[in-house]
Amino acid sequence: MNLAHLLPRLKSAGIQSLFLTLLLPLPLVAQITMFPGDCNNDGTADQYDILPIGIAYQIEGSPRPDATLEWVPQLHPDPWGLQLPVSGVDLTFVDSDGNGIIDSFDLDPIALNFDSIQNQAMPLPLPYLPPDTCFSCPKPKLVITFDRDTAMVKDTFYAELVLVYEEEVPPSVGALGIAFGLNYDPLNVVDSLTSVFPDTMPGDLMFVTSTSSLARSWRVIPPGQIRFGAAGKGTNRFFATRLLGRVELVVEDMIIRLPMAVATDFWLEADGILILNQFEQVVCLDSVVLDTLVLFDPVNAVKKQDNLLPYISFFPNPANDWIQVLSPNGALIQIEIWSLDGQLERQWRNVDTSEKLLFQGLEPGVHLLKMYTPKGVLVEKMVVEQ
Ligand SMILES: [Ca+2]
Ligand SMILES: [Ca+2]
Repeated sequence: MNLAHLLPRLKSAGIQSLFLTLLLPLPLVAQITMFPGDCNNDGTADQYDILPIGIAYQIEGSPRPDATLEWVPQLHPDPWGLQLPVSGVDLTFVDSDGNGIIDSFDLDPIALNFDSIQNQAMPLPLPYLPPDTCFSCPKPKLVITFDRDTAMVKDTFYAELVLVYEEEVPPSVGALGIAFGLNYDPLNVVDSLTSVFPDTMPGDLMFVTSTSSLARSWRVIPPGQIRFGAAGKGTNRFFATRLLGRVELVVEDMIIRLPMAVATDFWLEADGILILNQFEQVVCLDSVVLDTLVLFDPVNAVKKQDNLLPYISFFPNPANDWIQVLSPNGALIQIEIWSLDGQLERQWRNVDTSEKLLFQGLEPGVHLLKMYTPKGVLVEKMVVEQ
């Protein structure tokens, strides 16, 4: 798409004034030195660099002579003279592979050079914080949910990343794309096995993702981190609730890593969330809704907490269709029975130690008994016989 094609698109969007800067040549910039993958010229190649590609999708300009994808300063003697509408970044930076058109192929240098840094571009790199907010744009929520409530050692579980609009909004006030980071405690999962699966099925979005073992070259992303970017191709693609992708995680051997713990909460924390619309305006986020999941180590769970918790026991074990819990401190706050695949099967509150807990109908085999005391939570294996 050349400039003549872009103009009707901007006019149809009804916001022309914003784009005057986009259409103005930059006579003062004689040449540009850029690093392929740093599309917003903020000094780093990362998930935020997908957003300018989405905004300027299919705009054309002069190719970069002798372009390579290497993270080295690359001179463009004939800058495009077109700017992103709010940040003013020249589109010469956005054509990161240098072939003269902005499209999905410009994502490759981001992946190749992910997390690389530079301070030699000309004009000099600046923080990428477009100083224009769309206050009339409805605010979506970023919702992170797990596909189960609990996971055991070696288990695989998934987190779903969803951008939620409470109700569908007109595309003109939606969002073009979103970029953010996710952090988690790498002690609890096998960090090298963490994978991100963007929701590529509709095919109307581009993605940039990374984990600590993928999409890296000479710089290694720290453990416990995921980076995620998604953008439409020139137009807002977020105006109704839609899935961004799934994160696959595998539970680490917690016997080694957390010798005193038998159960621990796990969650993904989102940070650095930037949502832009097709006019490069910031779309505010309503909130991040976080789910948690309990990681169990069912092996050797018994006795490990003797010095943390008062001695609690239960009988009989194996059990048939009832158990009784003995606690020197009296009543327990709550008792739960879980299956090994993470399903909550039974639940009692304010359990007295003289109380018989009846649970007819449980599958024969190993289950987990989770006991909540005023001093902490204890998990033990319980065998159910027929
Ligand atoms: Ca960048
Ligand atoms: Ca290109």
